[in-house]
Amino acid sequence: RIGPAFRTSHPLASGPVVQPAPTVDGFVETFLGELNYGQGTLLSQSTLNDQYLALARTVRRYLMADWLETGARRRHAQQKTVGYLSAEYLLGRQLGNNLLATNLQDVAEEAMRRCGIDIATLRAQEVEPGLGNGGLGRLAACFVDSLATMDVPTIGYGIRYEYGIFRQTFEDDRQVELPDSWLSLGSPWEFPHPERQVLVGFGGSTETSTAADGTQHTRWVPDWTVLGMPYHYMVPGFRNGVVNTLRLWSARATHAFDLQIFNAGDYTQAVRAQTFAENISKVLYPEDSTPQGKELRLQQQYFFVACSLHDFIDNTLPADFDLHRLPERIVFQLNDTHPVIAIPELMRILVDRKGFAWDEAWEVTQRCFAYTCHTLLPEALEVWSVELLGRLLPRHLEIIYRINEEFLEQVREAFPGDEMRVRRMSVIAEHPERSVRMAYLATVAGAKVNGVAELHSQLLRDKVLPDFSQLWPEKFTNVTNGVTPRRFVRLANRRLSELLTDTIGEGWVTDLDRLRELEPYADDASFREEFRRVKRENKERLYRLLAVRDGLRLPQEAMLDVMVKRLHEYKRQTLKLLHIVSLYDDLVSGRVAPEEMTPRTVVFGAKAAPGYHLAKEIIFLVNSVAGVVNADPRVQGLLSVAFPANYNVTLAEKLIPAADLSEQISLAGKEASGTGNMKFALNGALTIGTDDGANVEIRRLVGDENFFLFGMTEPEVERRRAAGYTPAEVYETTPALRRTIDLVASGHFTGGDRQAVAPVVDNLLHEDAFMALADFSSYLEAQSRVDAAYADPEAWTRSAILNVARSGFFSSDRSMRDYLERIWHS
Ligand code: Z57
Repeated sequence: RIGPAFRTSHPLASGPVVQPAPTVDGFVETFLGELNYGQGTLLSQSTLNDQYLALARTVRRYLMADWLETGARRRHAQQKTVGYLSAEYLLGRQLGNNLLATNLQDVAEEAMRRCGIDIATLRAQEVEPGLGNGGLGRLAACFVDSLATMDVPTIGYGIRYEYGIFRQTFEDDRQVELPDSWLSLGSPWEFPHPERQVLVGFGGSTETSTAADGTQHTRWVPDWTVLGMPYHYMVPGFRNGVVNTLRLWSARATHAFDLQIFNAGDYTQAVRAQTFAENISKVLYPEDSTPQGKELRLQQQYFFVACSLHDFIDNTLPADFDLHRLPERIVFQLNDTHPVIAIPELMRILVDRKGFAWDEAWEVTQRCFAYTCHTLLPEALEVWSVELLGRLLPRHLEIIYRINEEFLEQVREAFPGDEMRVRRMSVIAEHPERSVRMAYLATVAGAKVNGVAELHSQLLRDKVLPDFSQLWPEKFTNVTNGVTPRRFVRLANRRLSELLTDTIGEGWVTDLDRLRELEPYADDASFREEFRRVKRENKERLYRLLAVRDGLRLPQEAMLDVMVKRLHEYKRQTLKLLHIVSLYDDLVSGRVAPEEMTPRTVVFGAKAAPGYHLAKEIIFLVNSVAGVVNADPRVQGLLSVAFPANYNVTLAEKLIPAADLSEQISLAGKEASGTGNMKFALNGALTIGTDDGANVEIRRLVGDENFFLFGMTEPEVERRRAAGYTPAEVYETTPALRRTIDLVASGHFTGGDRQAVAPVVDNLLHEDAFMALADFSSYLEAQSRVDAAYADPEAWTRSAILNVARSGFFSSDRSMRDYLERIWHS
């Protein structure tokens, strides 16, 4: 700690903190106070941003007493804490969520009205903290929400990136990335804590000395250091008086370091050193599921993990705590392999700094970690070259080697003479370059390993880590992902929420299984009418937004078909595009008469990693097709395609409640879980999907008759591949597919430019790694079933209601109960 806590016997020093009165008058008074004394302005002079900041600071005042109280209660109770270690938290906007949690929505709205302000305008001012790429980061945000709502002692640890996920714009139909300077207009939700700064070392070498009794002691001597400055964010539970903490680290230059250089008289060099240190938390890496082995990324990973472990062990536990009992007080959940360097870091702390014997330290470490795997893609399994790791973290590399040696001894004992197996299971890979397999390290050291949906956990055991699941079957478990009903139903879909609460009471918000009580209403014609009204109004709201935001004009009546997720080949946005082109071609060629067509509007949302060239070509193609389709009078009102730029949590909250059809069309065996799929089902969209990830569980719960299944199963994919898959053959033998691809290849959508579409077309015809062509016919057949079903509004609505009623399982509250039962309490 840098400064001692301020101590006094003054009667007001230990609280209680006075909360502002939760009345309109109390709110107005606090708000004006914030505007005057916080922003230093008058209401009559204030900008929208002033007003937004004052409103945010008003809301956080209502949370402060509970935050302090929760902290005191946690310190006193000394229960086991969940330390969620995640390089990403895709939080979404805070204002609406915090108004919801405090039950201040109506009070705040009325208070703003009294000040002559429309609260919706202020909400729109907030730039969402986009500190994540996609599913993995959003999952972390849902989990901390649920843990607070369930009053589980939790600290979320992560990185306060100065720039989150890039802002996407389109220029000539191509993606252009702009920096996301989310902090530039002020950040009212964060609290810097300079007194809790932590020093982190990098580089250098190790020194081993031998004591008089012959015991050896190793010490790491880093050659450069940075400071970690924690910023705290409130994580309120839903109306339960609990506020947990999210602690995000920002890198600063150490003072000692620049002083030294300043004293040597080199001012510019000193400033440059500062910039170098602060680079570490500068920007989120924008690759989702395809890590780049960049040195700065390893620095980010070690930086936040070292800060977090130090913070918990030295600044959170009581000073006299016996670290042999550490597993009674913390379980670190590793959100994918990004924080796995925490394992050798804890070993280093215990052995080098706290004087533990190796075996003692290993015993403790193994009980402090559990690992969640989020992928099956081989290219997503993180490895770090020994050369880089040894240069940046020499002591950690030594520790990893020793962990591996002892582990491989264990393998040799269990499987004598099986050297092939030993090589397969080694944490150190030898080819193509000597490197550390982070997933293996996590599996060796972690008490538990889990996948994120049933099918994924099965494939993880059988395909990714089969040797490990054979050695330690009891280590492996599943926890199916979930989403928070607070943000993704109650906040995003207020109209549906009111209908639900009017029908079954308000308990569903924290007990989502109660949605089951809705089932009988699927057969109630007046309820169905109400349900359709909700959808219609959500669509109207969305189209008003898209008109202003993106200049789009969309027909009100058409089926709204939505595919929103990161752009990745395995997710198969091109398959959706082929469907659109095929519908378009059917109409313009007269094969389908206008009156036979079920009108559709397709909305895409997707960011491509800036270096993922094919993904960016796919974005270009989607925009090109959208441009031509929307401008063609022959399909007016029958087929429209919209691709609003910069899909993010804020846009998801508008899109998902309006959707009729949810596209979950990854190649079977590739999508670990998916979580968008759950959000759509809970908001009354029907799913068209493959037998993949959590789709499997969604279909089982909502029933086959309320889900449009298509495509190969995972074993069928395997067999097809083994037999030698040649996409060109599928193209040759499937007339509808051939017409569709030919139309794209002709340059019809690119002003005659065939060159412009070649990257995507050639890839489909000659590579098609994710077998879009193989599933094309099945997909089109399923889409015709969708068209027919949508033409019967009563039957469709019935299915939609049953999707809502039967999806309560996908609450992240349930996921958290499963982690508590299967992982954190064991
Ligand atoms: C990411 O968003 C996911 C997996 C990764 O390995 C990385 Br890196 C980023 C996603 C999966 O693709 C989804 O299927 C899954 O639902 C999500 O993580 C949350 O588990």
